[in-house]
Amino acid sequence: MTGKLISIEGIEGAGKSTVAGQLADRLREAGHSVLELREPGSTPVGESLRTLLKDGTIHLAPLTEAFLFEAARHELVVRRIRPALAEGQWVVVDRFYDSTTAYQGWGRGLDVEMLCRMHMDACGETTPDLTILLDIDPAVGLDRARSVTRGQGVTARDRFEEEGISFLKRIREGFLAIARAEPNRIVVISVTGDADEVVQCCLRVVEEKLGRID
Ligand code: T5A
Repeated sequence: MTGKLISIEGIEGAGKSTVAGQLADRLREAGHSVLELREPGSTPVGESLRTLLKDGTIHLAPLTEAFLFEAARHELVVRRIRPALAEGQWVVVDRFYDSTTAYQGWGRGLDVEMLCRMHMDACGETTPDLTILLDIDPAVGLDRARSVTRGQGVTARDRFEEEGISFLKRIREGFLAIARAEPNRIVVISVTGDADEVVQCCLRVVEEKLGRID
């Protein structure tokens, strides 16, 4: 019995958390046991590293940043993802290793082949059955992400939101290049409609790629 692993990717404010939550709900309604996870996070080590990684007041060299994301990911894979898949659960993860390729590779300028080797070390053969890339205009995404941060009353400096628009444009290009290189695994959904429309579109993609969900 093996489950399915679905990762949701995209830049800030693309709607990943919204889609991940609603997709998980629909899969549960269809009778599946579903585990929702986020990266970095969803383990004690991962959540501690998330706090450190998002804190814009602490300087991190790009390679340090990449190692910390991979460390959080390895914990997630061995402690949560593999056991869940072995029990036949569906796992929906909000970001996975493509985020490191896009942010630390295309965004920070680290060597992409080196990062791919790091993903292999962190994840081994645990790779997504399907990756949905939510593609959005960086200006729209950043605006949405910042309004959420403001709405939550967060005043702390966010390492990645502070980088601004040209950083996000490079990352978007990176995600699209990764998707072009792996068309069987990654499906790009252009985020133009409201959240419900995007979720419907994601459900159609899941059924096309992984079979009917009910
Ligand atoms: N990172 C992460 C790396 O650099 N390398 C890595 O390897 C990894 C894993 C993580 C940060 O770490 C970086 C990337 C990130 O900067 P995070 O808090 O997890 O930090 O950041 P995000 O994933 O970017 O979280 P966001 O909340 O900003 O973006 P989401 O999840 O894409 O957006 P969501 O769903 O929260 O929606 C944002 C707002 O838009 C609305 C929602 O209601 C919400 O208000 N919305 C829509 N509005 C209109 N139309 C739609 N279709 C909408 N969909 C959502």
